[in-house]
Amino acid sequence: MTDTHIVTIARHIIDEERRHPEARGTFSDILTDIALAAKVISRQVNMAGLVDILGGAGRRNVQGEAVQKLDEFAQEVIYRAMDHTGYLCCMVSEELEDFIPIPDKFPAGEYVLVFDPLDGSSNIDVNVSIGTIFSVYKKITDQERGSLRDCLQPGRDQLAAGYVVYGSSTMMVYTSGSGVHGFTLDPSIGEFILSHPNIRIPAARLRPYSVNEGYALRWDPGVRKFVQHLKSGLESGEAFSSRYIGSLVADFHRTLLRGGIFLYPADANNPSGKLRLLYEASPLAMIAEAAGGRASDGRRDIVDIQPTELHQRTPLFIGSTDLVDLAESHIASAGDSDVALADDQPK
Ligand code: P6P
Repeated sequence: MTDTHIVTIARHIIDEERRHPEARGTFSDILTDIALAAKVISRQVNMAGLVDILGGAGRRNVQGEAVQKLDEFAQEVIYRAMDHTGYLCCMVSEELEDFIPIPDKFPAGEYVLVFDPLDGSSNIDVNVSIGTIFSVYKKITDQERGSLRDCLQPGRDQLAAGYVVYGSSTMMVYTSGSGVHGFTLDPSIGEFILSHPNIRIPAARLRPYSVNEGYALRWDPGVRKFVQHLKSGLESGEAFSSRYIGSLVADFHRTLLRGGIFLYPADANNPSGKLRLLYEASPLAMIAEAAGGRASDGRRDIVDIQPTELHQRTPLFIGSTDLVDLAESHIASAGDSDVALADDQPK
């Protein structure tokens, strides 16, 4: 008889919580509430083709991006699952310019939730996997309903981080600092069941690299040299395949399970990269580190970056430690690239 147990996410989080005695149940309740929101979003995503929810919502979000109806839905679901529980003082969402204080009619708590309600939403209409990314911080000021300062914390101070990938199955992956654990939703019973305990980024032989090579001519020369190095194979003889889905959560999830590296570097058009530090790079960086990997902006650990704005962008190199290290060394040896990049452009 194989050693299998049915461990729900609630049970697992409570067991995890024993490692955080100070959390007193609040922590597990926050993560359980996020799992509830994920189930509701998953149902809607899986029906997207059947109900009138496809296509744009006819407006643009704070990022200036066309808002998809599922974006709005996911934003609302997470907000309504979390606004009344008394655990949070405030929230930050990709969809809203300012931080979101808990309404006066509800009790405020000690934690901050930052989240991207539906990352990769441009893929919604073509049925490519999309995802939710979140992380939890402790409030650090005495402001009852939070403040900007409570939201602008470095990734190193995250208490927990996770994502939900709405793909061929819906999976929730999270870490509270001791291991990375994956749960697969069984829609027939509406439960997330532990399916991937203690995920570690493997030192596999055939590891993919993942980047949008359509922007290669706009990259820093050091990034170009790094990708060229992967294409030529490492000194160890390791060759690489290329995989790019164009949905951060899906590309990261594959990197976490198969090894390799995902990179979204800065380029001549996006000097700070495209991805967001607070609710995209930092949560995934905590997960990557807890799984034995690394996450860098090309020069320093993502989790060491002190945010100055809620929606600030960052270049991202994330995955197997040796490959993130290699990317950093190519960038460092290429030195300051701005002039080189301009000179390097095709005539
Ligand atoms: P590009 C999706 O729009 C997203 O924000 C991430 O999920 C994804 O990694 C990235 O943008 C893809 O960007 O420029 O390659 O289309």
